Formats: sequence, structure tokens, C-alpha cells
Amino acid sequence: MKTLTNLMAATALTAATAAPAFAEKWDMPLAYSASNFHSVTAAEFAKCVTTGTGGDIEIVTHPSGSLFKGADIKRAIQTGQAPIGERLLSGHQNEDPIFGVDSVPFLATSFDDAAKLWEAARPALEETLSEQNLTLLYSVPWPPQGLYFKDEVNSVADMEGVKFRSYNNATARLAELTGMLPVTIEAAEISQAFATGVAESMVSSGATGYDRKVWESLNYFYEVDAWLPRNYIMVNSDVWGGTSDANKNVINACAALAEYAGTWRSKEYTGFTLQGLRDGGMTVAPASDALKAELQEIGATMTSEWLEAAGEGGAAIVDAFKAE
Ligand code: PCA
Repeated sequence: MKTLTNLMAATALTAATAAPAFAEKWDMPLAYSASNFHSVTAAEFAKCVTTGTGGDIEIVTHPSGSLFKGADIKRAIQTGQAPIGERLLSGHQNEDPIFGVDSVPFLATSFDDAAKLWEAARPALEETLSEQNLTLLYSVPWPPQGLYFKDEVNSVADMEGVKFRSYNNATARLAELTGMLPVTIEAAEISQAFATGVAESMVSSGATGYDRKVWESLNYFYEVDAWLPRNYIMVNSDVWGGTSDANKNVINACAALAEYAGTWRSKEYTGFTLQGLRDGGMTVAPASDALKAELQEIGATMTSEWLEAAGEGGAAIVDAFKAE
């Protein structure tokens, strides 16, 4: 008993004296605005880690692409310029088709299916990320993707020549196949792009349209439920390897909590933000049956293109998803 007490006292002493020496600050770049639900979730995750590790690791979030722009976040973490951060998973589809698994049109169109697809894809994604010196911590889906326009659109023919804001390969391809003109713009910059006419349409969630107040420039949101893309939080694998088991446990627990809370928020936010678009003066409605049928055809083309690009690994994920 005496030994145990001594040991505990010694451990407490070590912890107390060691903590300041090992206290680390982890800057966490985020691409989306502070008010966005992903950023709110990340801020809570950061607080959970800071509190849970007793201040050993203090995570400080930097929203709106203020530390690194969305397109640069992954590279910054891979190269150790930032230890941890959040990025749109499908933003890396040009590096490896597997990253675009969540943006295959009409493959997973509900929160339940998006969760199943994530479960099926997660091991392959973890492996691909780990080859890039990245450790996956958690992931949260965006609400279902619909189409934003300035003018009424009832068919693909109505989209001809429209300037379309894209956020990944799939959205750029969608623009091409519908005769629109894609221009890649980060969410943090879209209000300005729409206000200046650089873009006049996009595919995105009600959440992003609401966050960026797009009713100031756009008038229509068509619910298409094309897919639910995901954000994910990654940590540099060297940094992760140098983290104590106790702190890893805390971080993993905070990550699980964040994934749950973020997904819940995403669901809640779906209806809330569509109403917000209406309140802003937009027409929010399901796409017409004719338009839906045309989009399904384009979706089929994009699905076969993705399956061809993603090869056996991609097909295995889709099979596992469909088997659930
Ligand atoms: N918002 C992000 C990605 C998907 C979404 O709903 C964006 O538009 O950039």
C-alpha cells in the first residue's frame, strides 16, 4: 500500500512537473467560416482535447481558411506546417479517385446511406491517408447537395452556358456534362463570387448557401439530394506517433463525440437552413421530375467514370456499401 501511495505521489508529481514542459499548442486550420456547423464542431473538439489532456495539448482552431486556404490544408499537415486540420475529403479526388467516393451522384443520398458508405470506405481511406503521413480522426457529412441558380431551371437545357462554382472534381464534371462553365471557388469566397457575377450557380448544401447568404445574389434552390460529401479531421502521423497513449485516448474519445455531434448538427441544419434560404427570399423546391430524370442520366455517366477510375478498390467499397 505504501508503495502504491508513493507511486501515485510520484506519478502525480511527474505529471505536475512534466505537464508544462510537454504542453503543446496545435494550430488547427479549417476552411469554412466560424459559424458553419463543421467549424463549431471542430471548436468543441478542440476544447474537449484541451480540457481532457489537462492542457498538455491545446488545440486552437483557425476558421475561414485564415491559416491555410482549403486547398492547402492537407499539404500543410502532411508536411508538418500544421499538426492537425479539417478538409473536404473529395477535395483530393484529383490525387486519388478513392477520395471522391462520397461525391458519386445518387450513390448515397440520405444520412443513413452516407453513414453506411463511410463505414464501407473508411478502412481504404485510412490506408490511403496513412501512406501520406496522415492519421484520420473523425468525419462529418454535409447535408444533401442541391442546385442553386439565379434563374428558374426546369431542364438541363436551361443550364447551358451558366457560370458554375465547383468545389471538387465531381462538381466540375457535373458542370461539363450539363453544359455549364465550371470555376473552382472555396466556400469562404463564394458570396463575393456570386455578387460580382464570377459565378451564378453551384451545387451545395442548404447549409453553405445559408452560411454565405447567397439569397443576396441567387434565387432558386432545387433539392436534388445528389450526394452528401464529407469533411474529415486529420493529424500528421509523426505528431500522432509522438503523442502519449493517454492523450491519444482523450483525442480519440473527443473525435468520436465530435463525429456524433457534428452528424447530428448536419441533420438538424438541413431543414433549418432550407427555411433560412426561403426566409431570405429564395424559392426552395424539389427539382422537377424531368430535371431529375436528366440528372439521373448524368449521374449514371459519372458513376461509371468513377468506378473505372477507382478500379477494384472502388468497386469493393460500393459492393460492401450495397451489401449492408
Ligand atoms: N458545402 C461545401 C462542400 C459541400 C457543401 O455542402 C462547399 O460548398 O464548399
